[in-house]
Amino acid sequence: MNARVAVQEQPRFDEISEWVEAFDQVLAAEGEDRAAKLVAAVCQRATQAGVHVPARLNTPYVNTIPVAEETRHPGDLSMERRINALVRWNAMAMVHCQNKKDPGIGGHISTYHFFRARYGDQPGDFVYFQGHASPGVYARAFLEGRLNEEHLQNFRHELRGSPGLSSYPHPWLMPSFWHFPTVSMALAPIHAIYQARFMRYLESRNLIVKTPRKVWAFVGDGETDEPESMGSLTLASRERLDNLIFVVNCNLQRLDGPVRGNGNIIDELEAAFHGAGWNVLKVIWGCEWDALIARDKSGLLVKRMGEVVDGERQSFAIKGGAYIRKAFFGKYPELLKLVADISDDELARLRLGGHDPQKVYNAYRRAVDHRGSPTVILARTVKGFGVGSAEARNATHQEKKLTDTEQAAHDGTPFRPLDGSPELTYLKERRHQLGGYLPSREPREFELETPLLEDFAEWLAGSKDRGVSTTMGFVSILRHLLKDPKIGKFIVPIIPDEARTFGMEPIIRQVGIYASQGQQYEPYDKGMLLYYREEKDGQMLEEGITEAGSMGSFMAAGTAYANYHVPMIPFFSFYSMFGFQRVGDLIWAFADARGKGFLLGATAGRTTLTGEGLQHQDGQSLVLATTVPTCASYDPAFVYEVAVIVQDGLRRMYQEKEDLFFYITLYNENYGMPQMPNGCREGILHGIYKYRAATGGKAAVQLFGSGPILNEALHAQEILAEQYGVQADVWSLTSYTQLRREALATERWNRLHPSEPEKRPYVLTALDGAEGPIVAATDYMKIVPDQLAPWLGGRLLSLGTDGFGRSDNREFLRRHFEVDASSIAAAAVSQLARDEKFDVGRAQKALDELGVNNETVDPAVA
Ligand SMILES: Cc1ncc(C[n+]2csc(CCOP(=O)(O)OP(=O)(O)O)c2C)c(N)n1
Ligand SMILES: [Mg+2]
Repeated sequence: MNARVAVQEQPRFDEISEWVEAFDQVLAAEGEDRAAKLVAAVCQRATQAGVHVPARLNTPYVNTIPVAEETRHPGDLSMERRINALVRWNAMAMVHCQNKKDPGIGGHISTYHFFRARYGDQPGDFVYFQGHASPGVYARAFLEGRLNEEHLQNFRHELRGSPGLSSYPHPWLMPSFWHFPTVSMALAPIHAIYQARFMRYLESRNLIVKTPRKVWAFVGDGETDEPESMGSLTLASRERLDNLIFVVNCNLQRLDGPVRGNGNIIDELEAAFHGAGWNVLKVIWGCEWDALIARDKSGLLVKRMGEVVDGERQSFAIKGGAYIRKAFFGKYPELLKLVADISDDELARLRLGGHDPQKVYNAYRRAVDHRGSPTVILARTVKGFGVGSAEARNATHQEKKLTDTEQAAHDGTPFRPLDGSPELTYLKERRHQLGGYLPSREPREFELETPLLEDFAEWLAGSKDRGVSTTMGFVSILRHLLKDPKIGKFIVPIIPDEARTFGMEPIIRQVGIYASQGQQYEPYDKGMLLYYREEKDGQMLEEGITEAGSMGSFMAAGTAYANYHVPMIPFFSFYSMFGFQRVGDLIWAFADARGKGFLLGATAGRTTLTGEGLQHQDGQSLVLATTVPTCASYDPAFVYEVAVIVQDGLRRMYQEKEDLFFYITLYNENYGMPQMPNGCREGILHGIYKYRAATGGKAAVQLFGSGPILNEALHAQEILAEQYGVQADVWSLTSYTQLRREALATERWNRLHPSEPEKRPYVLTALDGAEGPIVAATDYMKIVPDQLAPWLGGRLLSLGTDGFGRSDNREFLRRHFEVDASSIAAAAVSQLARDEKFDVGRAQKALDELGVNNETVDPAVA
């Protein structure tokens, strides 16, 4: 009989007993380690023999920490309970019994013993609160005296009262309070992971001192549905981030219903986190259940606990003791006997682990002491716990009848006991011992001397006809900055597996890739100059293929000035197509967090990136970038423009301390980079300057170009002059968005000051005296130049790359999208003809001569 058949049959009971006995003996005589090795050896043997042993990622549906291993909660429990009740009361009063009243376990009383506000002169623990738990956090801050009644009354009334309280954690709106934006689901988990990793990075590079600081993330169980929540779990274990603790608030509910009605979210998460190498602590049952479990010698109770699906568990939580007795215990007569002497009321009051301070304390303690891997605490809770009729309700959005107490809170003003009361004394004493209040965002003044434009002389001088791309130019600028004695060490190059695509191998060689464990292998290309170099104190973050993860690092680095008081300067380069549209929500959060740094959209442009086609060719990231208020976006044509923008960006963000960041498109087309003309610095930064004036007289038409399409405009200028006797000026448009923003601000000022002399937007001042139609050509969508339409009247004619990309070369792509030199020239004569400045018949003929087919399908819909 072979081994496979053998496992199909039920093994005999006496046989099992013998094996178990043998195991027990090893355990007793030689200890846990040996016993575990023995089991592992048997499993390995079984696998070799072809016996399928299913991987066990789940443990029974009980608490991970056995009662015998618990330590006593060190606090004054009744005092903490009273304080907690005050927090709940005020949270409830503040939100007038809206659905978001549960302060969440982020405000749980056990946090009194864990969240340090500082470590010496270093910032303390980082806590990512569940966004909709903000009322609980505010209520506690109110008790602590950090917020007053007026604050609480102005919750969600940010525009009416001063000071207001923002609905959710937004550093943009409350810069001295909230550290981290979280309410968009899954921002907290992914950011917490990369934050914990970046903390290690800063320590390894000796930019901060090592502290026992922890990163705590409070996550909803429904929130774990988001791919970003679970997508980076293995990074955390791979990097052995024992400074990271997730607490998943397992109330089994999301908004519409149960998280896994027909399944079991705690089991599911346990298996996923175990599989990803995390330390998993389940906190399911409160102390009252311990006694029951202890009394049940058969193991039937634990079996029953594991049988139930979550949809049913919800019923137990709301339908009362009689129902629990019948539906839960009633399944087995032995279990009914077990609870025979317990009343229905008592059954209903059996607490869940997440609401039992003793259990939560022990889990937190263990998580904090755990070494070698991140920890997740799966805490079973009931939604609305402690707020009476709201417990376990699914329909949390609906108006509901309030109990008397709730009604009182509804009408009530916030309540704070007198200073000197035992509660406030206790609370303040605890916070004092933990180094102060939290959350508290305290960006300190930092002094950073950023480079002068002269330091970029090499890139302002041009390439002397050598074919260079703006990407190559940027990479050499970055290499130079990395050597800068003042800012070099603060720079964090971030890359999601495209370093070679962008020609960044020299940077890998120059500063090394950060590898927490160092390089434990000899790279196959070690013999080469630009080998794959990993170092414990490497400076570059090579994230692998994850733009979301890279944004996690960009976020941690770009806010380090506030969170660690170290002015890190991230440069995150990515495939421009996979930036804003892939991780737009994370970029939005970066703006909220007052992040600083540079996003580089490389392989930019729908016609400049050749060969790749529809899913790679980016014609829209500049449109998306313009939607982010603190994002200054630029579309430079030449390396000197890149240098000017980077130099000024560094100055504004790190010297002038402006809270903004930059998006710069970088292309891979090589051409001779000209020397920077005199006097164009201001224009580059504002977004427009005249690059090459008409040489044969006054221009009758204006050509705008951006990125490599500027070269097409320059070529068109020659065609127009040589073939049609039309003079044109050519302008470099480095940023339509910046020009538009300035124009809108000017227009607003004019609107609000009708009695004052009208001011002119920069773009109009720049175009002073420039006559005729304006043909704007871009490698991005037409709506990019169209941003200026309100100020350019009917003069503006935009050529852009609306529609889906194709795989072909630049010549064919530009012809297809009608942004090549011929199309630009044709558009110019066509418009001049409409303006009656050019013969109509001659214009029609020009189209033929220029090879512009006027009957092809519109690329916008092709
Ligand atoms: C990306 C995103 N999608 C949707 C929402 C709207 N939303 C707010 S709370 C919530 C449910 C949260 O459920 P869960 O994570 O289980 O948290 P709980 O309130 O149960 O602790 C949803 C869908 C959001 N905030 N973010
Ligand atoms: Mg939930």
